[in-house]
Amino acid sequence: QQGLENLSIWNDAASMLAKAKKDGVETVWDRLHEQRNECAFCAQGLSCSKCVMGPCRINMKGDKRQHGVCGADADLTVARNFGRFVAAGAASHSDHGRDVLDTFAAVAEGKTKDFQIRDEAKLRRIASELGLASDGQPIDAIARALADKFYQDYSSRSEELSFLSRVPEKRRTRWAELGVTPRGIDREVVEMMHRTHMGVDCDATNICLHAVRTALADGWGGSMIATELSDILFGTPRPTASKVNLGVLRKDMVNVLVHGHSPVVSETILAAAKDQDILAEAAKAGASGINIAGLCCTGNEVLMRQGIPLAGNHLMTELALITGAVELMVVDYQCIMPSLVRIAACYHTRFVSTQDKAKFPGATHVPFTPENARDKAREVLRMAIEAYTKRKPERVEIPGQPVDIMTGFSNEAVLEALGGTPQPLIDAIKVGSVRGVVGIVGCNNPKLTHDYCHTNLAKELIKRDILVVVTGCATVAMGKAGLLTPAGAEQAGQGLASVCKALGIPPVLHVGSCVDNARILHLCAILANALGVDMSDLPVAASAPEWYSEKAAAIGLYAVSCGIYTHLGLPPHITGSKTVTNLALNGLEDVIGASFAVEPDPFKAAELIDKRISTKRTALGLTP
Ligand code: NFS
Repeated sequence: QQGLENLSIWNDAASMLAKAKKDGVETVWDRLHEQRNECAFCAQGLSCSKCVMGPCRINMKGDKRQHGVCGADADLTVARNFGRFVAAGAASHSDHGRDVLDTFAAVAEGKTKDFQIRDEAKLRRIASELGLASDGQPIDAIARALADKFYQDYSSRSEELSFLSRVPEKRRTRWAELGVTPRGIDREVVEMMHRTHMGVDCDATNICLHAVRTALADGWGGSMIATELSDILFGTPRPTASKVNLGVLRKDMVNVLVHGHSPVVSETILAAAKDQDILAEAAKAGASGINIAGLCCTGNEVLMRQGIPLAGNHLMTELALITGAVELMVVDYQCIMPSLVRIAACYHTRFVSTQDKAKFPGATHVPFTPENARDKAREVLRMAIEAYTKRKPERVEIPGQPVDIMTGFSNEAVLEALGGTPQPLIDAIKVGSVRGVVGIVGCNNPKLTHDYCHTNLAKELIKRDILVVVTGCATVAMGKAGLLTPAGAEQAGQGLASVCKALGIPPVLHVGSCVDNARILHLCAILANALGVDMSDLPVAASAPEWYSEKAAAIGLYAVSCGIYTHLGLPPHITGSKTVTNLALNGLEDVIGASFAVEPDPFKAAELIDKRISTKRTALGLTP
């Protein structure tokens, strides 16, 4: 095992890394260490195994092997790989969205009693926003019509996605001119798979443009549908207090961790954990209750809507099990390291999978459907209670004290706090007390010191009176750093601090999970429409400082495609192509109004973002 220094900035992580060593448990950092030195061809996107004439490696420098067997050069090879990378990310968010839609449709058709429409007003509002008759109609008729409309968005039947009606006119015109208006969600993903088959699209730039279209189908399609329908089914988030870090696990309770993405499973577990008979069984087993805590994005979902504490982010998932205090981890899909099953087996921890599309060898599979979810959730909780009786107290170590956080800043909640219109925020931006807004989003990556870039970038930005909104795994970092409470405003610049104080809000607002980046897109569209400008004119930026996943690449690309300058802590595997790299770092600026910047150092990244915001402010006639 390698040295434990510099792996994470947190004490709870450090104690669990030490315990992992003591318990002989391997973690993601050990495996990364074993996988070094990575293949230089793959790292640059220059290897291809998409057909059986290969696999090929493109050697740009040598005089041999400059082309794959099919004749593809470096540009084409990189573009094909990147196109598929983005398509996989868009598919993941969107298929999660489809599962929420299936649940919503089951409710609308009266096929399940396990879920309800909790925010009827939002359902009516969205239905009428999308041109469906809503007044006077019974609620399930409206729900059925909305479900139909969204299913159509997944198909090849429409010329453009429903939610494009939210996008400022100038932006839509730009997309139409470039031929990147997203049509159907599934269609764009399938077309990307087609285009990147051997002998279809051989123009690297053309593939990149379709990657833009595919990413937009995620942001304004799959992700936005996931967010809006989850609100309708489980309630639109309102500001709530909660707690974060491994200290949220309880010595005296049955600890159940929900991990994965869709709120369908985690919300049901939560609901079943309130059943009196289940609680009585827990008491009989000697526990003082059932403690549900979240990990990763499904953790963000139940945190936003129900104030359920977050145990940790991506790199904390293995460490959470190493506490020896977790009775059961229940998962749906995405970002669930397969290693978790092996680690669970080192302790008394049960590992439960719930989706037929995401099975984990060694796990107990309890298939959830919209129709049976509640019964299955009860079954899972009973397994957890049983496991509690087998917990070995001598192997339990719960590190540290939980940190207080505030969550629940949906756009609805933000606008309500501002008195119903975005005008007070626009005024604050105009006078410069809030110089701009930056979304810090995304994962952890073991190649970077855990949460170092997240926390330092956020601190640097708020110091400069830049309001930060956060989603996904970055949330945990902000919470642990004390930035998700109103008191965090003490670390902000004078302007931002005064705004936070007046409104009683933190300098970093938690706006949800990764699909909830759609909320940020929507907010930018609301601001741009109110100002009568394009989204690319706003003093805003995005950052995924420690990203790792295909989904994060899709998010970064849709942000840029909406005209939002996007910082990445490390590059995707595209550096083998000058054409694709230049397009990402510069070329997109001219065609789409924004580009990527790659910078691992959070202090330098803050400078870059600050400069961008100043430029945008000046162009709007404001003080930089
Ligand atoms: Ni986003 Fe969520 Fe976390 Fe990254 Fe994974 S949980 S969808 S991909 S690792 S932020």
